Amino acid sequence: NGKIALITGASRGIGAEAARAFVAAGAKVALLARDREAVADLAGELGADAALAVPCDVSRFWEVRAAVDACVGTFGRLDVLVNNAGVIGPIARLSEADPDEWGQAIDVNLRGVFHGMRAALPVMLSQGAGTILTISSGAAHGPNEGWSAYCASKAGAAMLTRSLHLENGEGGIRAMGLSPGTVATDMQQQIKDSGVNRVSQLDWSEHISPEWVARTLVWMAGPEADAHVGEELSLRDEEIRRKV
Ligand code: NJP
Repeated sequence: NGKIALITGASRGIGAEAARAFVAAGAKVALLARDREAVADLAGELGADAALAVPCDVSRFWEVRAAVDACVGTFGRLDVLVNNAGVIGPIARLSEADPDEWGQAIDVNLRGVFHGMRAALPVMLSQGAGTILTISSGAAHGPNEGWSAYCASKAGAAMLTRSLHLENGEGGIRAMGLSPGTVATDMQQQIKDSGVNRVSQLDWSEHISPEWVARTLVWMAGPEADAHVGEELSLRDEEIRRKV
């Protein structure tokens, strides 16, 4: 499709699959994550013409801005930002959560999303077009016991999508959120290992595959999803699953 996409959290899980899916659809991708070896390996797999690895911690604005500059410097433009990087944060009740760990989750899941938007928007506005997709969560819409940092940060990120749509919807910027459901990635393994929800066995067959989430993101970046601009889509929604 000739698009240039920048994907945060592209070292594994949903972000890595999204990179593969965008390239399979004909896009070129900038791959951001802290694990420089993992993004370099993935860029090698996807080919130097199609992928650029950019080590980046999304909680630091100047690193995100440098990554956007590297993407535009290499590929000439930026059409799609996928705000995917995320951490589960401390799994502990409010009375016991470590304040530093709590803040770090906000720094990645909420400030990181703002950093992506803030760095990409000037480029997209000057192009007169761009799509910003932000991974949200069911946790954005209702509290889970012991997950306050994750829920609060995802609720904030969902509000950023709405703010972006309100401010820039008429400037050619397509803002959308995606709540992917329960996806078979390291993050779910981490949740299981923490013992929260009393889950002792992870049955991956009951999880949505990261490939499916990736396919949905590619679909959202294209014109078929125009009717949903400004919305947060859920892969638990049968209608959306049928369309993708
Ligand atoms: O998680 P995981 P998923 N700067 O742990 C990166 C949401 N979600 O793929 O930096 C830059 O396999 C990290 O890279 P690295 C979830 O909240 C999931 O499941 O090298 N990148 C890695 O590539 C998240 O927003 C489920 O460690 C940073 C990636 O983030 C998104 O989906 C359900 C970073 C995490 O990979 C992807 O999660 C749901 C930083 N500071 C929403 N910190 C689910 N899995 O069930 C982390 O509703 N990363």
